[in-house]
Amino acid sequence: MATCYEWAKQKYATIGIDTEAAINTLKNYAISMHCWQGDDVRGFDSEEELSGGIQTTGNYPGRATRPEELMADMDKALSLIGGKHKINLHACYAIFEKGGFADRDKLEPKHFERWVAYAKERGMGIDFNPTFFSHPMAASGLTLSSPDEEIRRFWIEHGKACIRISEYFANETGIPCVMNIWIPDGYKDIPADRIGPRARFAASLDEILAIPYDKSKVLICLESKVFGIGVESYTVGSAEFTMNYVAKNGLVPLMDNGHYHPTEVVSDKLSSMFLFNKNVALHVTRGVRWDSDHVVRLDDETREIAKELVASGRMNDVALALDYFDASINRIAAWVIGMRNMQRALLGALLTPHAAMKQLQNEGKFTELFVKSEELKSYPEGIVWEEFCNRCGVPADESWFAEVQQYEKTVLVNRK
Ligand code: RNT
Ligand code: ZN
Repeated sequence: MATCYEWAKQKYATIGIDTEAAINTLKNYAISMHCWQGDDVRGFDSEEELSGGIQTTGNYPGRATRPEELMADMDKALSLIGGKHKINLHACYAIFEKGGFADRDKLEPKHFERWVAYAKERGMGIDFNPTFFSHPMAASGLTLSSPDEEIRRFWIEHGKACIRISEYFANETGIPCVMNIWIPDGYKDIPADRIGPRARFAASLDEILAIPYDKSKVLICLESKVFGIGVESYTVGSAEFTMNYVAKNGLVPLMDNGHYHPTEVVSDKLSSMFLFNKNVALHVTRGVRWDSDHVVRLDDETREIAKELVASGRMNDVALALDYFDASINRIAAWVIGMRNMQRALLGALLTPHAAMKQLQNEGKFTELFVKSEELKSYPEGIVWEEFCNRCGVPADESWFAEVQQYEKTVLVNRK
């Protein structure tokens, strides 16, 4: 008797899909797992509250407060996710042991040695983010766009320090580092001057990017945003600002799907970005009514984003990262749910006969296209997913959660 997988494989073959190729592609596709889901975006460099117009809500027990805890939690999560991934760090996750504390403008590669050791032991790459929030120098809500030269200079130095650290990550791991710049700068109410802050932001970026670095090793991205909490009326790094700056300066645009008006969708924006950019970076998240950074579900938009990556043939030009932070549920489960959902969305896209569907569109056969795309939803995608998980040596169904529960009982609840 044929196994379920053999049957699924044949079923997909009838529509021209090679499930083996889909499984292998997924296995080799790295997603950047954001460390900040593990500790509610707190980091290790200060006791500052999270600022910058973003917010984590919930008080689920067991938050990691020390590097060893965060690393152990990430290991637990990664052991339940198939494939080889990257880790995504923020500058505030610097680890100060040798030589004591260094402020953000003085960060050096040595403050990330333990992260490099962690990544190397696991054969993973590291992505990086300067942290322009949760810091006294960001208390005004302005960083690289600040009219206060002392503040602006401090953050310019931070940006430069982060490029040096990113290059160090790439050199050590042998895997390019994606460094994403996002600043929280903006105003709560209607500004008197809109062009000034944007001009200062551009000048600050020019200075940061003027330091020499190897562009084949460090891919610098600029993330746009529509608004933040407390900065509802004006965001310096708007979509238009970042898109134009990126195009002019050869950076990589980063789109976070929580950063647009609620009826705008990143899935529809991607093809335009692909046409005019070699690389595109993504923060996949889930906004509920606003940029709430809920855990990624296997929902229509996540699937549609995955479809754009695969159907365009540009999957390998995309730096795919997740970006959410939920403190109301088990944080390790939050990672596993989001990562597995992103993978399932990609698998669904890899199991779709894009060429045939494109042809129907071009021939104007919209009824047939409609029928096909709806019937495809009942194809045995879940069985191919199971096969993928089995081959990766991770649980193929919800049984992974028992391991998280066990870890919660033996490790997380004992944390102070
Ligand atoms: C904020 C941006 C940014 C942050 C992380 C922590 O709205 O999405 O990417 O979430 O850098
Ligand atoms: Zn983001």
